[in-house]
Parts: sequence; C-alpha cells; structure tokens
Amino acid sequence: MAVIYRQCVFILYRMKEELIIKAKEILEANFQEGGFTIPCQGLYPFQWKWDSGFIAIGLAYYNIKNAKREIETLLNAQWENGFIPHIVFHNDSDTYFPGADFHKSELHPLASKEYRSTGMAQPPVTGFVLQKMLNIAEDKEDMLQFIDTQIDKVFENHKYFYQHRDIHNEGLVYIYHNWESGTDNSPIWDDIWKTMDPPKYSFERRDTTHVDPSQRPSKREYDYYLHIIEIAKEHNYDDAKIAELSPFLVQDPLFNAMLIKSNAALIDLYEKLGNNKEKVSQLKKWQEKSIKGFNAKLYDAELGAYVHYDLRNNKPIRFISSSSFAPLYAGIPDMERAKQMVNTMMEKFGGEDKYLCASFDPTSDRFNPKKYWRGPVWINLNWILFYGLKSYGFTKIAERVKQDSIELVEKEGFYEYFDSRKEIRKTEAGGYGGNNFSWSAALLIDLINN
Ligand code: 2M8
Repeated sequence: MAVIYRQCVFILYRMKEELIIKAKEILEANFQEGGFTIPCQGLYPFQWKWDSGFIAIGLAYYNIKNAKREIETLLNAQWENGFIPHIVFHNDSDTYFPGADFHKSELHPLASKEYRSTGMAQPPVTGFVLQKMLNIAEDKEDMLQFIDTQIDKVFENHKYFYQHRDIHNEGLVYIYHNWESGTDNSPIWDDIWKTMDPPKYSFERRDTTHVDPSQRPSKREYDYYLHIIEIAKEHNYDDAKIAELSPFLVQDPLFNAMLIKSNAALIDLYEKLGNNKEKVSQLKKWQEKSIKGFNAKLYDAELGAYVHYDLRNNKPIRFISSSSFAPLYAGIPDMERAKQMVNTMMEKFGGEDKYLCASFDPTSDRFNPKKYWRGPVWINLNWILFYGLKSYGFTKIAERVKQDSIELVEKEGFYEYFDSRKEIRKTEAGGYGGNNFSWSAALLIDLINN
C-alpha cells in the first residue's frame, strides 16, 4: 500500500514538473526583444496591461530579470496624467485588429510621446503584482529596491482613477468600454448593446483568422466596441467628455476589486519602503471609501453576489459572473456575505459535473460554454478566486479551484479558456481560443508552487 502511495505521489510530482517545464517554454517563446511578453502568438501580438502583471508573477519564480523588465516596459508607456493603457503597441503587426492606427492614442495631449497605445485601461493589477513579486523573490532587498523605482507610477495610476473615473465621489471607478473590463463579450453587457445603434462598420477582423469564430465575439458586437472608441476619439479621449457621452459607463466589481487589492498592496509596500507617510495616508483614505462604496452599492443580497452597476442607465446589472466573486480576493465582504457568495458559487457554478469556475452563470440562458467570456473557465479568474477563497478559510473549495485549473491545463494544454462541462471531454476537446497562452502558463507556475 505504502509503495503504491509513494509511486502515485512520484507520478503526480513528475506531471507537475513537466507542466512547469512546458509553462516556462511558453513564456520564453512569447517573450519579445523589447522586454515584454505577448499573450500568445498571432492572436495577441502586443503587450497587454493585466496580462503583463500575471506574466510577471510567473516569471518571478525563475527569471527575476525578465519579471522586472515586464513591469518596467509596461510602466514606461504611462501617460503624463498617470493613465496606463491596456495595450502598448511596441511593434508593428498586421495580425491584430484594431491596432495603433485605429486607436490613435496620440489624440490625447498627455499620451506617451514614446509609445503608441490604446486610450483605454484594464484591471489595475500592477500594485498587487509588485507585492507578489516581493513575496516570491529570494533576494528581498534587491526586489524592494526595484519596487522603489516603480511604485510611484502605480500610485499615480490609482490617483488618475480616483480623480477622473469616480464621478459621483463614491470610491467606485467606472470603465467606459467592455475591453477595459478584461471580460470582453460577457453577457453582462448585452442590455447595454440594446441601448445603442452603431453604424455597421466595414473592417477586417483578424482574431477570427486565428480562432474558430464560434469562440469569439460576433461582427455586430465589434460594431459596438468600435463605436464607443469612435466617440472617445471624437473628444480626444477626454475623461470628462467620455463620462458625459459614452453609452457604456459601468462600475465593474472585478475592476474595482483589483484596484482595492492593489491599494492594500501599495500601502504595505510603501510602509516597507518607509518615508512615504503622505501617500500611505492618501491610499488609506481611498481604500476606506472604496470598500464602503463597494459594499453599499454593488452587493445584491437576493442574488447572494456582487453585481455590475450601469452608471449610464442608472441601474444594477443583475447577473452573476466570475467577476461577482473577485471581491473575495480584495477582502471586501464580511464573513457572512462571503459565506452567501460561496453558497451562490457552489449552487450555480460548482456541480460535480463541472469544472470551477465558469466565467458566467451556467444556469442562465445567456451562458455559452464555448464563447470566450460568456461561459468558459479562465485561469486568471480562477487564480483570483483561489487566493480569495483561501483567505476567507474556504480551503476545500479553494483547493478544488486550483486542482480544476491544473487538471484542465494538463488535459487540454495551455489554452486561453476552457469548457466547464466535464462530460464533453468524452467526445471533443475542451480547450479554446489561443494556445500556448502566457497567463495560463505563468499562473499555473504560481498555483503549483502554492
Ligand atoms: C482579450 O481582449 C482583447 C482586447 O483587449 C481582444 O479580444 O482582442 C481579453 O481576454 C483580455 O482580457 C486580455 O487581456 C486580452 C489579451 O489576452 O485578450
């Protein structure tokens, strides 16, 4: 018996070692000369903001130099007003649409003069990424010195959000585009699209040349996406004008939870660095207000989960997605709410026939298990949920999220997203979107090491 047990442990250990080797190979192949990592070949040929953060976490385990470069390169593209763009177009590539010539970041007077980029943000993960890099690094002194050179840029980015994106002074910042959420074609936005009637643009999609179109947003959805950018461009990406005119204006629980988690990380890091009293006190003020505003406005007691709020049309968007549980990672709910949230998660997303955690409510008729952010499991959201659940003491469920993530990658490969239904594996593969996907690789390295 003991021999069989030891053999099983050995096999598992070898399998995990092999996964880590493969993950490192992917990150190496996706690392570019300019000092950044593309999310995957062909489909995403530039540097993306929140991808870069997750990638730096994985790199920190075995290549501190590249982990630091990843962050430095991203933050070098910061605008003079503190804004950090969601894509930095370091190079020319015609495998992606819409590229630099469409976004035209140069319209904004304070945009980077050195790098072309988009004029939209993405979830602010960089603060907690720096903290995580410090936890991982063996040479803490060296990592703290590096953090000292970067942290003010992240602080300025948070200041930008609170100054320009919190129009009602609630401690909650808005996103003006679905691409800012990171959860691009979530069914959460469907009702907002119904309030819009954009022109039918003619353009050449590139994503559907890399990936089966049934796994990507529709042409009409791209019309909505482009239209919002056209409005922002007409006003040179002016924040006040966007807040006044954008048909899409949403307080997103994932985006705000990432900001709150990063606030807490910046407080911790500034305290470790010393001599930053004013910044710490400012961060604490933002933090207190944000957590209060978040709990007062975004929790839906009937659904037992946090939801998005549509600021343009003044109403909560009452659907549950994996973003609804992200606040656990930032310590936002009290224990009673956390329990309600976990009940909701297990009831709707957690059946034994499913992998945790679908990106959208599997019991909803809007759920689509193959279509990008309308249902598949994503490793970055699972990573956020793993740490969130663990911090509240839901150890077993956290462990399941972790094991499900590892099993999915082991079975299917390092895909961008995965089908949550176990039974489909009997007849077909369940890994979708891009393959050799960087954040799936990077975060798996971290999960296996935890
Ligand atoms: C996806 O989004 C981009 C636009 O930003 C796209 O579809 O072209 C999303 O999954 C987003 O969260 C991610 O950062 C990006 C790159 O991986 O791809």
